[in-house]
Amino acid sequence: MKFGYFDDKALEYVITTPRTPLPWINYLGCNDFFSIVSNTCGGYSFYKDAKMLRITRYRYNSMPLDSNGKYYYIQDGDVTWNPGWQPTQTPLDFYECRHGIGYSRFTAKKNGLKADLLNFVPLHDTCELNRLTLTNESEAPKSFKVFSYVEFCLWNALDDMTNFQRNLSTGEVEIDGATIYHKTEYRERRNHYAFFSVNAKPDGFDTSRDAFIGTYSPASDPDAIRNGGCTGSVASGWYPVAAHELHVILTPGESKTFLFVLGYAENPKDRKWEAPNVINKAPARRLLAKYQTTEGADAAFAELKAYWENLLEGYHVESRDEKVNRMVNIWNQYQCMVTFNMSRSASYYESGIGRGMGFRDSCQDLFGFVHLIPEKARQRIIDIASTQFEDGSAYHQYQPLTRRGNADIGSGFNDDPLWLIAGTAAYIRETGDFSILDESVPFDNDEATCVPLFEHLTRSFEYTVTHKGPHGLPQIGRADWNDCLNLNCFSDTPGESFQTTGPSEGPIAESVFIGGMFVRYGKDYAKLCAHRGLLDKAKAAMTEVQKMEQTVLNAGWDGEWFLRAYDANGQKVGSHECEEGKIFIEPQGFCVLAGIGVKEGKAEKALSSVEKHLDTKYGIRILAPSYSHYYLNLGEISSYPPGYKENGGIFCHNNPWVSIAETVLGHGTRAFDIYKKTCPAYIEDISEIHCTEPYVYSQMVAGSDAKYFGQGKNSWLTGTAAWTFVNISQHILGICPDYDGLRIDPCVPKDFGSYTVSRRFRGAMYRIHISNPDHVEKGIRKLTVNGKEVSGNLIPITEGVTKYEVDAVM
Ligand code: BGC
Ligand code: IFM
Repeated sequence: MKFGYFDDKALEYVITTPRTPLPWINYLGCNDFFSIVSNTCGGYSFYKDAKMLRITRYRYNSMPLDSNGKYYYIQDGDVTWNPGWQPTQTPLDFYECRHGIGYSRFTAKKNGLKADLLNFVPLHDTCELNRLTLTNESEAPKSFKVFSYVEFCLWNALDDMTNFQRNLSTGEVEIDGATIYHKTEYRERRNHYAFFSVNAKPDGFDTSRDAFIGTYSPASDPDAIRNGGCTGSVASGWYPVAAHELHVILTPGESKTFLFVLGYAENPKDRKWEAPNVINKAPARRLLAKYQTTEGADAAFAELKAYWENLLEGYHVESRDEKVNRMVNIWNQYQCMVTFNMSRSASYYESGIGRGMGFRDSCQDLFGFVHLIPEKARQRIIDIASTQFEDGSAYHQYQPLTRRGNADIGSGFNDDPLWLIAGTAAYIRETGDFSILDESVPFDNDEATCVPLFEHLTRSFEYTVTHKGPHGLPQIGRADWNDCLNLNCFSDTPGESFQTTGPSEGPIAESVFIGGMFVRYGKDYAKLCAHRGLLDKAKAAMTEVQKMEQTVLNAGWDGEWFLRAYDANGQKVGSHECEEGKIFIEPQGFCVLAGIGVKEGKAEKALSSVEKHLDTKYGIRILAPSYSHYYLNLGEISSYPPGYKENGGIFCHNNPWVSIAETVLGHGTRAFDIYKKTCPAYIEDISEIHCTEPYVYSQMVAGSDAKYFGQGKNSWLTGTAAWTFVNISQHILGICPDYDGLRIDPCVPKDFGSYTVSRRFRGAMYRIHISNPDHVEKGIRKLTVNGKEVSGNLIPITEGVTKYEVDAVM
């Protein structure tokens, strides 16, 4: 069952009922000001950091679901309704929500009145614009009222929801015509404020939630609206909000547009602190001046659209399969941008408080983002590397505002260092910019410790080399990619048994997965050494890589598949000898994509075992059989009920690893089959089962051992976005950036047909036509570049050439 449809021409998903199985959300904002908006106008805004600078308040765990947003109430006669349906939930005569690329648009009709609401964050301003157009579609004149409503968060979102003894006395606002300023914290020299304004003279306002909504009223039935209008309240402490009241009269057919602006402003750094508590309104006024007319708003919207259209031209495929086209050209790239911006901080499943930027997450997010805005990717790599420790280990997370490592979480996830090599290599393959390796980058943000970025990569590499266990495999530490595989924790106090308590690191527990990573990214490290002329270092690195490869093939092999790990007692994890959790997905996918066991036939065997033991109709499970009870020696993984999350869920993130592994072996049909099973566009028809948005990936789909098999959770912020983009764009469609140029190496189903990819690469545009007259699954036999046949599958870069017409025959 569907709850909407794709409008590919408009680059939109159109939701046709507000009653989606879960709120279906979108992200607004590309730079510093961000908003989350659901299909019923729920959501919130923040500046740079969803924890530290939260602008509006949201209630996670709310009843009804998804409460608090930016609401417009329309009071027409005795009916009050909202264009996004919530919070009044008044049944609408027509409802539509179009989530687009960086904007959302709501159209609703009730009793002959039409509301068109367009929400977006302009490219160059720190605000969200809501353009509300009301049209009288009835035969008679209409006179009605519009009320706007936002509730301010007192900045630090965690403090806001816990520290009531203080916060109920700090709230301050100021009203200046149509602009309501939220200035809590200004007094204590925080230097920032928020504002909510409309480009019309309001007929009333409120700034106290108790006055507008009412102390005991729900947001669906505000006191002020019920009792005849706003009260002119000026909040002092308690709950500051901003609400405008506007009286509108429309003749039949007439329209009127209002522009509402929710903004954020900061003072110049040299503001005098002894100045009185009167905010400097100049920055807000400058911003608002642009959005007094619809022309100003429309120009900003056109600029945003053009920006996105240009970005998405960076990779564009035209194939026979419209679902591939739609995902590759629009939604997958868009999700990659969002994961790059948000890491794992703010979604409807991440509260914006718990996690900032993840070290491993952000490194992987780069894979799907780097072709879009390489300069931003460059800066991100430097930010991430700056949180590394001198011994090569790293803070697992850092806060986006301060870019400092999060000491509460600390380090000890032993895959983290290698992801830095992976992200940097992806950046250099895309851009050819080896100079990034010479950037001077500190350890743990301590400027006194700056060394070239290349040295950081060396420390990453060496960290694995010097942290091996009894079999010669890498020590797992607190966990590897699988956060929940905590093999070094033994606390038997309930609730104290995960990564953070007990001995969380140890010399015995080992990870085969990190072994696979080391082989894969160790080769990149060796190439970078060689490029710097460090040939001995490159050779020594390759010796380590080969040694690890052998170790994985021996100590990491279980007979039919790769083992997952050894626990702190030296016992096997992910082996046929285990009672539960006999086989895990991660080492099968990663070892094979790293090329391990290909010539020995072990790779083929491992992937057949995946198909036999882990595959389901909704994707490949992370492990099987799921753990039926808690295991002290395994940690958090066994804390989940069977079939959920890391305990046997379909973790979408590592499905593409297996798909890529299949392409390494030339299995185009199987690779594509795996791609389709978790791909949102292919499962749109089962939205009532899948529940999460049909236009983006979710972190997890419940596995076959779960009660709700097929149900998605944790949509949007997942490494799945980047990895599926790598899989489909580089390994299936086969356009792969390499150090010396684009490599063309498709691996598709026999009947996939010919297709064309336009690809921006190092300042040039490539138009690559791939045909498959012999219906093979892998590889090309003829490559013609600008009319000249070249040998091999690499398109050589020719200085000064900005257009490449490429013809590849499979
Ligand atoms: C996992 C969760 C886990 C959390 C905290 C996440 O990465 O997906 O299952 O609860 O880490 O350890
Ligand atoms: O690898 C992690 C990731 O960092 C956060 N989400 C879950 C993954 C698997 O545990």
